Amino acid sequence: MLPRVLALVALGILHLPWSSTQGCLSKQQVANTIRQMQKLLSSHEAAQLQNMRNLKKQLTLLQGNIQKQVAKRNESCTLLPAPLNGRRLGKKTLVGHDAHFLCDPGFLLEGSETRTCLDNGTWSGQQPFCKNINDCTSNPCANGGTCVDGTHRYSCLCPSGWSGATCQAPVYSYWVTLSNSSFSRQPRCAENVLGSRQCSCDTGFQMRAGGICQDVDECQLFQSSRLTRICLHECVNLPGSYRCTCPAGYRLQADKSTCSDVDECAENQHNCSRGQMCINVFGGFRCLQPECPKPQLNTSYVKTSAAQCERSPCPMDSKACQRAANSISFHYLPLQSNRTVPRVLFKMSTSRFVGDSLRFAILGGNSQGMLAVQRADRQTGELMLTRPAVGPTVLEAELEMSEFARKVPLGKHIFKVTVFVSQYEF
Ligand SMILES: *[C@@H]1O[C@H](CO)[C@@H](O)[C@H](O)[C@H]1NC(C)=O
Ligand SMILES: *[C@@H]1O[C@H](CO)[C@@H](O)[C@H](O)[C@H]1NC(C)=O
Ligand SMILES: *[C@@H]1O[C@H](CO)[C@@H](O)[C@H](O)[C@H]1NC(C)=O
Ligand SMILES: *[C@@H]1O[C@H](CO)[C@@H](O)[C@H](O)[C@H]1NC(C)=O
Ligand SMILES: *[C@@H]1O[C@H](CO)[C@@H](O)[C@H](O)[C@H]1NC(C)=O
Ligand SMILES: *[C@@H]1O[C@H](CO)[C@@H](O)[C@H](O)[C@H]1NC(C)=O
Ligand SMILES: [Ca+2]
Ligand SMILES: [Ca+2]
Repeated sequence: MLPRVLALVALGILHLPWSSTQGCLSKQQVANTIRQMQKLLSSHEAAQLQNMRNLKKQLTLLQGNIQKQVAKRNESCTLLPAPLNGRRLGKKTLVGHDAHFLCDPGFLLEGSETRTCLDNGTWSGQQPFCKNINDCTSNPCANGGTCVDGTHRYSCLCPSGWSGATCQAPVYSYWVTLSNSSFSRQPRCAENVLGSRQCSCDTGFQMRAGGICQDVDECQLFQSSRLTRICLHECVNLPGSYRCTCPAGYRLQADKSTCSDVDECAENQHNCSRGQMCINVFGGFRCLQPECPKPQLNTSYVKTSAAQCERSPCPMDSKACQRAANSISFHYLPLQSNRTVPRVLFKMSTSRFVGDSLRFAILGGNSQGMLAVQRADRQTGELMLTRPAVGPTVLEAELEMSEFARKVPLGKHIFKVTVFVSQYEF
């Protein structure tokens, strides 16, 4: 627009001299007129230039003001909210400042972890939110599958007969019929995000050909050798495990592998009648009622305790009675089968030693060669087991302890020993 206005002004000036003068002008007059016009134009030009400069200045000023206002309006961003179940770090909302976001434990940040306030007053990135890490809360596994929470998603452990990401697909194969309690089981498989299956067997099972989990027979593996045996007595293989059993009369110990005898007498688990002695033996008990010898040859005995007989006083002239044992006692010894030998089973002595020597002997019994008597010290004799006794069996021995003074017999005592050898080595 400005150039056109200037052109019109210039034309008006140019017309002036020509319209005010009539006829021919002298060369001098023309030269003067041109000079005047040049002067006029120069002054106009200067004025216009000044105007233009002013205008330009004003425009620049205006532009600056506008920019300032725009910058003022957007020099900060609005405060971002903290995500639900999370926190925002950084409260500054000026351009160039960052806001950081964190999630509470158990939650996963989705979106921008850091957002920056941009020049244009907006935040970079996207507002984050905190996602519950446990993806299993929605119970996504069907058909009794077990949900296993992953970092970004869950996976399902499917029970027998089901597969697929959510155990939704039935497995049509021959092992579906295998029961939970049998020695073969379907492995537990988890299908991950990429669709690959990872299968494993329950503890006590081993992966076998065909992808079946086969029970480990711990009994066959370990029980057959004495060095590796896992049960003192018998081993019973179970699906996924094994169990030790004990014979009747024994109790499985807390270690779940050894057996120990039940003391029926102490625990009152016996059916012995009154007047009978309850004798605990390995693997059982005995009810016993020892009897004193019948009177004969002027000799009689009276029972002084459950397991002891004392000779009644002899008639003055009865040699047979005087030669008979002064006392008879009964002894019952429990013994495990196949114990190592030699082994002291029994010790005998007297509390009423008045002579100068004691002699010990085996008078009888059923155990020739297995039992022997020997002197332990001046006043003590010992019954020894000399060969391993393999049960179940009962060894009997009648031991005699005679007392002498200057080789004259003063008296003797009979020990009736019964050894109950159990069936087992425990
Ligand atoms: C602000 O600037 C960023 C880049 O600097 C651009 O991506 C965004 O679209 C802009 N936002 C607005 C509202 O202009
Ligand atoms: C300033 O921010 C407003 C919104 O607050 C936006 O509409 C405008 O485009 C921003 N100005 C510039 C220059 O980005
Ligand atoms: C499988 O056996 C386990 C223990 O061995 C038991 O907890 C579970 O209930 C059984 N499942 C079925 C379907 O029998
Ligand atoms: C005691 O009970 C056992 C069976 O537990 C039986 O064989 C035995 O004859 C009984 N003995 C007596 C004395 O009742
Ligand atoms: C038993 O005692 C009587 C006298 O009391 C005596 O005559 C008899 O010989 C004795 N018998 C024996 C075997 O000692
Ligand atoms: C008795 O024990 C020994 C080892 O102590 C063993 O070699 C032997 O076989 C056992 N005998 C019986 C009958 O168990
Ligand atoms: Ca097993
Ligand atoms: Ca017992």
